[in-house]
Amino acid sequence: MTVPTVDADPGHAFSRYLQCLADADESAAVATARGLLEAGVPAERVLLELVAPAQAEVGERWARNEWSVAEEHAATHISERVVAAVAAYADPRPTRGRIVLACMDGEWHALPARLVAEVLRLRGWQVVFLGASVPAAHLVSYLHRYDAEAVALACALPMRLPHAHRMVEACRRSDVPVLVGGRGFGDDGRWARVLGVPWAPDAPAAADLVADERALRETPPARLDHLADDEYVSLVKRRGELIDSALADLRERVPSTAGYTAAQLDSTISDLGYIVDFLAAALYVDDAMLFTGFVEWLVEILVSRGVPAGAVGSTLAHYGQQLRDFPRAAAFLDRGRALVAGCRRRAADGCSTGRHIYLHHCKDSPAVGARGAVVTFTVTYAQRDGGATCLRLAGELDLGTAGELNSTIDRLVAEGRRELLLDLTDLTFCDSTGLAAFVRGDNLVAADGGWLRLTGATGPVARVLQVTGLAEVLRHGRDTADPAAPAAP
Ligand code: B12
Repeated sequence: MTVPTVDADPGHAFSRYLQCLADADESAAVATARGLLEAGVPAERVLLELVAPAQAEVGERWARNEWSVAEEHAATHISERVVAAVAAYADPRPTRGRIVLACMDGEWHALPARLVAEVLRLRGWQVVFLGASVPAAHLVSYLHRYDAEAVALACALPMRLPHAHRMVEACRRSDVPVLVGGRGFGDDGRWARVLGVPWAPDAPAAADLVADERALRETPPARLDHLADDEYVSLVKRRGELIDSALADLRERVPSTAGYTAAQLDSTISDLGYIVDFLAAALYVDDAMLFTGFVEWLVEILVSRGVPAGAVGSTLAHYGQQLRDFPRAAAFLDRGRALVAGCRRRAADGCSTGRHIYLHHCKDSPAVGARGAVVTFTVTYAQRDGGATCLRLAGELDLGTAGELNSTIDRLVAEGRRELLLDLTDLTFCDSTGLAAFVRGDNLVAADGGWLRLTGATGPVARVLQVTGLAEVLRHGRDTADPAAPAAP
């Protein structure tokens, strides 16, 4: 008798499962998941270690333009069927109270929330899953009719945060504790904290949170004083007018847009709208990083589809011109432009035009830098007497190495260090990912009243800082004096 090989590790089954998604082979995908369950792998692990990472990979392939929207839709549909099959196999019995789980109004990413719903069910909760895009009024009337111990709201896109906040407030009026989750709140939940609402990073943490009534009822105050400047409200009012003027500007600058098909025109208008919506969301939570993160993503998406990064830069410049009386919006747009300029420089240096090409480099060999040569990058740091921390960067800072700088900065911030001076004297190369790491670090420390400054750059690194405007934003000085000395900007 042949004993079939049983896989008891979702990690091992991952590439087979992904292949099923690529082949749109639903029954093989379900069989892969079922095989794991039958081999004794808990249903929760199948959902979180097989289905969830496969969906993230689906997103990456779509972003890199390797998979079409149809392929992504087929894969997601199959994953939905797999989730249902896993849930039916496990068939948990409710032993705890009722949790209502819904996606925010306008939020169509139901699958991540569904995964959370199933994990809560597996842990004994009685879950009512309301699915995608639930209008606030309907959710609230539902909460009035049915007793719920908590309502969990999902948001996958940061641009929906202002809506998320309104929805949270509406739910709270019915006196049901609210928790939120989804990538829309930022990797570390920073925007949930700004909105003053409990957040869970993943399904297991969501299960822990709903079980902790005290933590659930804790509602730290929202930090939204900046909304008093009315920039957010005025920007939202001007949305249509801004998109129209950006389109007119594009037609003037790029005459070939006149020949766009209806579909091309539609997606251009969507992109122009996304820029305004992400800018509005960044103003709402007062975080430039929300906007620069989006710009980086948009450039990646467009470049991988053959649209030059410069097209984004010109539109940001146009919006900047239209919004010159909005200081916060103008500053966020400037930062976005600085990032785009960095991407253009990288392309001009002949590196590549698409970030996915860099990613392949990295996968092949983490020691290979963006320009193909074997590189080293080091970051060392020392605390100065006056309190500032001096980080000394050496070598090449690019997609392959920026993560190291990011994690060093994260570590320092976690240790409570808020004043960072980056000494670039020995840095020989810096691309847009490196620039993004500077901006990210600055945003992180600035959020807590700190600062990040640059010093010592020469040659190409100094030029890229000048060209992108980051030299000014991050107050780069060739010979910034003792880092301990300067007052916070
Ligand atoms: C499938 C998919 C879709 C499907 C969704 C169908 C469905 N039934 O869900 C459709 C086609 C509708 C879609 C549309 C869009 N999508 Co989409 N989508 C995805 C994709 C590929 C997978 C989603 C998924 O299943 N993720 C898997 C789970 C596990 O994700 P997760 O976030 O890690 O979830 C964990 C935690 O976040 C947390 N969690 C999640 N939700 C919740 C909720 C609560 C309450 C709690 C406590 C915790 C929690 O727990 C989870 C498990 O531990 C993602 C890629 C990705 N990385 O997620 C893109 C992605 C989210 N989509 C993206 C985009 C841009 C869009 C569109 C704007 C595209 C477009 N131009 O139209 C639209 C927006 C539609 C809208 N208004 O909502 C981007 C977002 C990028 C950004 N900068 O914000 C992504 C990241 C793709 C990419 N790589 O660029 N999408």
